[in-house]
Amino acid sequence: MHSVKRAYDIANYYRKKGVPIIIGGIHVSMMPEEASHYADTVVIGEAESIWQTIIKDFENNELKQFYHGKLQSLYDSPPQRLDLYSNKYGLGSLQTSRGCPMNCDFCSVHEFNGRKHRYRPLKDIVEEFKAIPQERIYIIDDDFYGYGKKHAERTKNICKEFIKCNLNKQWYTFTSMNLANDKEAIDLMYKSGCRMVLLGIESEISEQLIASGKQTNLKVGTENFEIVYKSFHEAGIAVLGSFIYGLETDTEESIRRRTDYFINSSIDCIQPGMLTPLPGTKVFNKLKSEKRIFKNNFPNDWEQFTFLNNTIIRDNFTNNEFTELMYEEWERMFDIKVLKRKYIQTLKNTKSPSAAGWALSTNMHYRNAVFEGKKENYNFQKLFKELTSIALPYA
Ligand code: B12
Repeated sequence: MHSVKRAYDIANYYRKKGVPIIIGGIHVSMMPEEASHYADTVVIGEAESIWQTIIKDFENNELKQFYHGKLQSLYDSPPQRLDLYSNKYGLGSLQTSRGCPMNCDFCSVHEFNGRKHRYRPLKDIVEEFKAIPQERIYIIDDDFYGYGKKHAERTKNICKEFIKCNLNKQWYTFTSMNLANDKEAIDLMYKSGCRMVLLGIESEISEQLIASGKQTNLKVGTENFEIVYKSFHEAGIAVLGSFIYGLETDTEESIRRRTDYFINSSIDCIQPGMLTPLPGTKVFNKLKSEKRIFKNNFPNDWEQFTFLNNTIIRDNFTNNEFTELMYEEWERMFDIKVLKRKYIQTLKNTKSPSAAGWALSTNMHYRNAVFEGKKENYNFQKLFKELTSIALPYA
């Protein structure tokens, strides 16, 4: 979304040279009319079901303005063309399923990929796992563990196959809190190389989870969140907590408490974004109808939608108040003393230097993103060296 302006600029550049432009992806699928000003053809939805038709139409000089891809089984999905990527990427990525049954008001994934889980065949997943050249991999499913027995079995089978490969690759994935009840799955994940999971915690306040529709976390109960983090730690896996700052009912006090919650909890690293209206979400539609999206000079203003800039009019704060408050909170959570303490805490809790390394580098990454151009970047390598001596007793 924040990068779509650049995509439109690139489209314009080639269009001027007479090159036909076909554009696709989640943003333009939610904003097809906008995209049609910059491309000859806009593909709405997933490409797999429609790409061959598009190519044929192109060859016959019959390209249409819009195409709709449907949500089809991933059973015959082609593998990634790994040969097209630069080998300079530090992390590989692998998708094993699509879809999320949740209906959270701030997220566009269920609108785009559907609420039903769709799986790739195990054989294809394992082949891709082996073929990815990097030693570190993102498993980019909307929810790797999913819901229900069938998905749980599938997750375990994937991990068992990864273990058989004996490749010593490490990986990280997005999942939900319900996984914490399945010790067998978490242990298999660790053994197959998982060192960190992202949990969408969003808020530690039940009323805010109700308002957002975050059902899984409500089922667990905010008072049990620590038990969830502990289940991952006991297996050797770090927890990246994703939090939303500036939910509709947030006040200065609740925002400060959210940071205290992170600092005092056993969560290892944090993704702390501002509530940002993603096109295609209930939050976007509501704020738009209330004329509360003030960064609305599109497409230029999409560049502001990084989750690190305020884009909306808030009830409890002026823009300046909210922005200043966020910088104070980011300063507190990414204070170098906090990051060092978190690293040691992760080591103690997970007994895994590699899990602690993933968590530390994630904290450093978000810290550097938040203060980009405003503060000097932390030198990750230097800090990492300093801290690895602490890791030795746990190695
Ligand atoms: C993996 C991932 C990441 C990884 C990326 C790692 C990597 N190495 O690529 C990481 C963790 C780094 C990441 C970071 C962020 N992410 Co992210 N991420 C995803 C995730 C889970 C999967 C994306 C993916 O690769 N899917 C697999 C491919 C195959 O699917 P696809 O891209 O949708 O492509 C299909 C169609 O869109 C279409 N298509 C796509 N392009 C084109 C082009 C053409 C020409 C055609 C015809 C078709 C077409 O066809 C494809 C096949 O069907 C999505 C959620 C999701 N389900 O989409 C969020 C998502 C893309 N991320 C999102 C966000 C907000 C972010 C962050 C801003 C989060 C943050 N606060 O920091 C950052 C931004 C990072 C950046 N610098 O850009 C949002 C984007 C919202 C939006 N409307 O644009 C999503 C949708 C999640 C959400 N909750 O809504 N992310």
